[in-house]
Amino acid sequence: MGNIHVAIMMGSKSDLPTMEETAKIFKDMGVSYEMKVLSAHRTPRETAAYAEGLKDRGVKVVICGAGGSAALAGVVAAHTTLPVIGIPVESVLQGLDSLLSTVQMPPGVPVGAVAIGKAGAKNAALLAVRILALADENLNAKLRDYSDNQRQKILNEKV
Ligand code: RP5
Repeated sequence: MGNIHVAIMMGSKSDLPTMEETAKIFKDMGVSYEMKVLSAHRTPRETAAYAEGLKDRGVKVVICGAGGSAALAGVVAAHTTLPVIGIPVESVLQGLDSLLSTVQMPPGVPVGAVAIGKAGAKNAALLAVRILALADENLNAKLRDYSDNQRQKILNEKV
């Protein structure tokens, strides 16, 4: 894969432990990505410029994690037509603040919000892979393997 297929953005380096869960899945599935720290409130111009340039660079999906007053996913969605997935990062209010900030977008500026924290970070990656797999049968096979492994793990559970 020459191009970067997914851009993973986060509002602060402190979000990295959550966002690494996203990256881990892309590494396992061989999806190319880049990670970028940009803040919706503290680097607004740079955030807009980065988001505006993604489509021309061949990026297909953007994943944004932010905590607190989490504007990043919404601001990025306002500056691109690419699908944007928002991860509410845990924060002082256990991520409820981040969740509401990420999910309550005005109609017309869509953000696909996932669960708070690491569970959301994993699902954001899997959702992005599902989007990419629409045009990539090899990736689709990896998703089927992932589901099969998950299924086997449950079936092998002894209580
Ligand atoms: C950090 O502030 C958070 O975890 C989050 O990503 C970030 C939000 O940044 P702003 O866009 O509000 O500057 O503490």
